[in-house]
Amino acid sequence: MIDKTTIAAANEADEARLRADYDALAEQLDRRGIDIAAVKDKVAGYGIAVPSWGVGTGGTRFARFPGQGEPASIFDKLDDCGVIHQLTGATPRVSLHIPWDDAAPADLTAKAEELGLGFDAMNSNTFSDAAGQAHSYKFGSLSHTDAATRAQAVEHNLYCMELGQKIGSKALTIWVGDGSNFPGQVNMTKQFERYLDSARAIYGKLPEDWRLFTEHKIFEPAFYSTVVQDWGTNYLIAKELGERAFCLVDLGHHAPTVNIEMIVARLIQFGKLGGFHFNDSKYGDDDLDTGSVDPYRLFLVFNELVNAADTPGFDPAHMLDQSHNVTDPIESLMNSAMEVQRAYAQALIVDRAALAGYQDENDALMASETLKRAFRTDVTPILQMARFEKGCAVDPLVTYRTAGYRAQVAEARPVSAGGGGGIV
Ligand code: LRH
Ligand code: MN
Ligand code: MN
Repeated sequence: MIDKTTIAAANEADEARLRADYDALAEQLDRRGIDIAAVKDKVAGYGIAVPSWGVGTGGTRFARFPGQGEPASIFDKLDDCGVIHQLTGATPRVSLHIPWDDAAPADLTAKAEELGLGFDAMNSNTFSDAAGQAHSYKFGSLSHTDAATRAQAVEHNLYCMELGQKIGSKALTIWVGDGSNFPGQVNMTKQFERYLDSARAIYGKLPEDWRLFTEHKIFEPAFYSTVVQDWGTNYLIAKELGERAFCLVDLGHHAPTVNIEMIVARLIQFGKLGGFHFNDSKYGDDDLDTGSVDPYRLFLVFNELVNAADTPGFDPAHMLDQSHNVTDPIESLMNSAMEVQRAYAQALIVDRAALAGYQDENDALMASETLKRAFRTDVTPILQMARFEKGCAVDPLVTYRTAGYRAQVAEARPVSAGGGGGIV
């Protein structure tokens, strides 16, 4: 963790500037009938999970260029996640991927407790083969033509739930790479039926207080067809399985022109939005930093979430899922968590009564301007004040660099191998 005095010293140097900026924004928002303290409290109470796999440097199938002091185990990864939460106060939980993060539950909970972290959804991996497993997932997992391979994939998901129960997780996220690479390679109907059978077997063992999230993705690793390719198929799965099955929307898993905020609205309307994997993209599942390419789209997603906030039982899971190939993953994850908070704050200050009026009058331009007005407002002082009051860093990036955490861990951690392709 980072020395508390480093955080306090950086905050103190910035306090007068922060108070002046916050007061100026408070005055501006007050004129718009918005109470800044109420927005700040909501932002302060907001949390997003970080993916354990995000703190290691990612790569492409062409190459991976490791950074310094990369985490060598799940416990190193948790240390890095602890720093992210210590500085931002926005990432109280970690989402684990099994078998990548498999470890003794007591050790996981002890480490998490030491760092003030909890565990979010468990993620099962049946898209690659683990050492020594009996049946290969080369031609699929939950939808494989071979019953023994499907049974092995189901069993792995049950194991993820067992482990998750011991560490306080309350959800399982399933994403499979199953699909095909050639027209004619699979019978699409039979393949989906096999997927559904396997998913039913997993859902049947879902603990009472758990939710099951299924995640769709348009393509990759299968390049001709994918069994859970879009939100329509995902909705069918959630509907078939039952009331504790929901759809997970990973922002990067859609074709570039798809209207994701509208998918979000539809899933909310029919009670099947389970949660998010936030990231950004330009071409496909690029796993770029959240808000780095299209912050307006992120805001539009949050606009739908805030709009639905009063829906009974509405509680989607929020997680980041991105890959950091050229940056320090801790910096990227801190920045992304803050970008999500920013989108949330901007959505909170939308004048919803005015928007509804313009919608009723079919005043397209003023409706759009109402959203833009909120989006254009620089809510940074709200985010900073929320962190300041929690004893987190007003400026996490600057404080992180000043603290020299990466150089310190580089001394203790082994040098990580680069070279060939990485998967995330
Ligand atoms: C697939 C995905 C899914 C996996 C993660 C590693 O592209 O988004 O969520 O679990 O990446
Ligand atoms: Mn994902
Ligand atoms: Mn993805």
